[in-house]
Amino acid sequence: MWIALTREVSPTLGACELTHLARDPIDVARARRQHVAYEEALGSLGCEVNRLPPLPDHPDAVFVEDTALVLPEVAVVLRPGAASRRGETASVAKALPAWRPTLALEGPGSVDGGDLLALGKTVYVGRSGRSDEAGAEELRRQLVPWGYRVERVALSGCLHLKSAVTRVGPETLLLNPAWVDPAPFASWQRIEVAPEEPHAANALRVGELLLYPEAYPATRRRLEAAGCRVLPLDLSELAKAEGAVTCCSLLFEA
Ligand code: CIR
Repeated sequence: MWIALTREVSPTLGACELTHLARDPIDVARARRQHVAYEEALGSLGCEVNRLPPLPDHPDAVFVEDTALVLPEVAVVLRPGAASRRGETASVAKALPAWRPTLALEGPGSVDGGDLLALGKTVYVGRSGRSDEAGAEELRRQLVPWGYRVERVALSGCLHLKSAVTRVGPETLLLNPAWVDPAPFASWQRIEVAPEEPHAANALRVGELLLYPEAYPATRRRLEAAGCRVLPLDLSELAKAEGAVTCCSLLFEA
């Protein structure tokens, strides 16, 4: 049984943090419909969708991925890099112990969940404006006793590590080589995004299927040619807030 933790789109989404995008007015009602369709897609794939309490005064609260790392054995509540997002973690810290022993980063360092890619017993941490050395080091100290290693990965031109690379199959990654150095992932099969779709590396793998933005047809063709099964979704309003498919849930086995 898969659990997906989500949170409804806040009415204040238009005041979200932005790093690499210019502000474009967001139709919040449309964002909410797109987000409900995302939750329904997760439900249709057999996930139990659990909504965290709404946080109407936190514009970015829908992007729950940034608040925690959930591994098979343990969860870690993170400390987001943007000060405006720190109030999002308390409700996640309350929810996660139902499924995992739950640790928490104390700070002063910071780590956003969007910067974490867990592949087997290695957790890759993007070197972004949100996830600093102190945060990565605290995460490493917490995960070593659970048998994990933590490896830092250089990024350029994007918000998070998972803007640049996500897992799309048992042995396959989808990656934008302009934003992340592929070298740390040399042992993986790699599919590159179509060059005209730089934002296309973020896919959410749910069992055998990928939830994937319909905005990237050229990369989708590459995924399908490699044997991936894709369920396309319209997430255009959330994309204006620099969000994509992985950001809107914490997905894990119960
Ligand atoms: C932010 O800048 O924090 C939000 N506007 C977008 C966060 C997207 N999260 C993610 O990719 N994990």
